[in-house]
Amino acid sequence: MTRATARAHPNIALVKYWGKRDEAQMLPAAGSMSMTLDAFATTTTVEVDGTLTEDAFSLGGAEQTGVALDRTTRFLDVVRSLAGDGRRARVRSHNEAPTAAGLASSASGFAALALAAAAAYGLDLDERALSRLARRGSGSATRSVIPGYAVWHAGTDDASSYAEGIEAPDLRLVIVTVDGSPKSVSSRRAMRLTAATSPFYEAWVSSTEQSLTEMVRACADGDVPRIGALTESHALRMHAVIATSTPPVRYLAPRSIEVFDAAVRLREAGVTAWATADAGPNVCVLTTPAEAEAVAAAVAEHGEVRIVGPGPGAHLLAEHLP
Ligand code: 2P0
Repeated sequence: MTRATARAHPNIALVKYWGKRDEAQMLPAAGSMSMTLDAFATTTTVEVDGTLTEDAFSLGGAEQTGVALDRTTRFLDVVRSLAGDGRRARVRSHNEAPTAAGLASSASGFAALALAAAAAYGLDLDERALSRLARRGSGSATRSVIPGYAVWHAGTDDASSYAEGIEAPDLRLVIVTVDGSPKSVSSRRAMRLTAATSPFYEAWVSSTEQSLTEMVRACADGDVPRIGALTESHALRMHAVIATSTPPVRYLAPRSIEVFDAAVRLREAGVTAWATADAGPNVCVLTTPAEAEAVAAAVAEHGEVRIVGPGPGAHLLAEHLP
């Protein structure tokens, strides 16, 4: 096959990834755990074309150059070397995430690209191998290959750093978009800065491994309050270690903190609500399916809300993007 199309969704980490031990192989400093979402998919078509002298990459119909094209080409180079096929490719990609919500993600992007490119270049990869391949594009993409809940094992080399599915209770995330503007510092750059300059980085890495072990146990036990408590505390630890970089980086806005406070008040009222946030100001509130509507109504004053749940892993489609 010389043309293939794949679809993948972003994920929200409950135990966060922040920092690499090896940039070339994209090995994380610690493991992480996430929910792959049922919304905001990326669909990507890869067409291998022996007549091209360079790769081409369009996103939402707009031809990409510079960094975006370079990152795609570097990723396709990994696929080409695995396939032993030097031909160039045309990549067309479409994001369903509203760009203003800051949810368009490198996780769904590289998970979809990994599967579409692997299929287009004739590679037959199992889930683990696909997850390892997606990792080379973006760390968080490692987990978006997997449906539902995924643990990314940090590993010590290319073969041992992959994600796999775990059982966990059915949960919902209420996404609160408090600010739709693009983030000030990219995750990749800020991660490097944290690792190089924060005096608390080593403690962050070792405590993350501990949090992951506890999270996996809480998921197996179906212990929702424990999953929630670990999620919120781990997110706050991540933002704390990021803020102790030099120069400091702060992703949370005053309105983000208001949502964290709203989650505390909801819990005091007996509602399941635990907050988390990635490298930006928007906050996700973890809750149960039965309580999701009530939680969404309670936090709607802080921003636009959207309820999401566990979704599918990366998969091939029969239809291709035009
Ligand atoms: C995560 N984030 O675990 C964490 C939490 C953001 C905050 O993974 O350099 O785009 O491509 O590996 O995956 C965002 O960083 O960075 C991220 P690279 P990535 O979801």
